[in-house]
Amino acid sequence: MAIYLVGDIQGCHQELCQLMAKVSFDKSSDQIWFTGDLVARGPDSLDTLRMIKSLGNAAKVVLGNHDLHLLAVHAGIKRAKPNDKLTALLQAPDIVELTDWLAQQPLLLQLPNEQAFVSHAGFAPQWTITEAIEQSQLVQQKISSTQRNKWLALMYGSMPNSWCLAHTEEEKFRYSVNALTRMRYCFDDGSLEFEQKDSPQHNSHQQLQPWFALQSKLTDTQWVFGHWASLEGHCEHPNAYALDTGCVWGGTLTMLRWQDKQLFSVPAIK
Ligand SMILES: [Mn+2]
Repeated sequence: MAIYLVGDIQGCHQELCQLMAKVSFDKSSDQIWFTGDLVARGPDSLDTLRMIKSLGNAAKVVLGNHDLHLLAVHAGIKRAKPNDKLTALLQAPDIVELTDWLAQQPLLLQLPNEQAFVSHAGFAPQWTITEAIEQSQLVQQKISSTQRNKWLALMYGSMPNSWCLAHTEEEKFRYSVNALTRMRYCFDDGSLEFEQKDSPQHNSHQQLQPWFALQSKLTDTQWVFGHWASLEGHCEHPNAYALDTGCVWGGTLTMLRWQDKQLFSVPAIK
């Protein structure tokens, strides 16, 4: 059995099919783990979700910010933006089935028998691994519960951006959603910043560092993440694997075979 991890699909269904064919993916023996942002901006979010759901136990998913936003749009909490290209998905006859399935997915997963984890954005510097696991489970419980819409409405906003300032259940929920699905850069104290999206080489904000440069627990923990397309798959940390290579922006779709760390990719169809 091989475990393949794949970066942000964002509706690039054809490239996903090509990449799975390239590695001769076999759903009876292999697994494919998705780093989140299955939908939005790309051409075919509907077929992407249907296909991943149809893989059953061969697919593992962590939720990204676009996946959570889709749930909020479907619930009527937010309006879809035209450039999200979600109309066909939102009007599909199986939209309730698809969003109910999506809402059951976790925000953090652990690879088998290893101190290795997957989340969409990464591992917040102010958290221990125990806190990351606990808080991701609390978010999942809320999003998968009958109170889903109440909590989805509460996830928007960037404050508190520091874990020590998250006191109430709501504040802890919002911080955790942001840390797990939106984080890229942090201030020196590990608090989260959400505006800067450039790669570290092009980052002119001296006070900001990538989360993986500040997360001291990464010495004995490995982390696989997506979300940060401008890294182009390079994060210069031996224990962090950046898999979003910007397929939806005309880059490539990238897959990491976990057992031997071999990378596979296909170019975006233009
Ligand atoms: Mn994202």
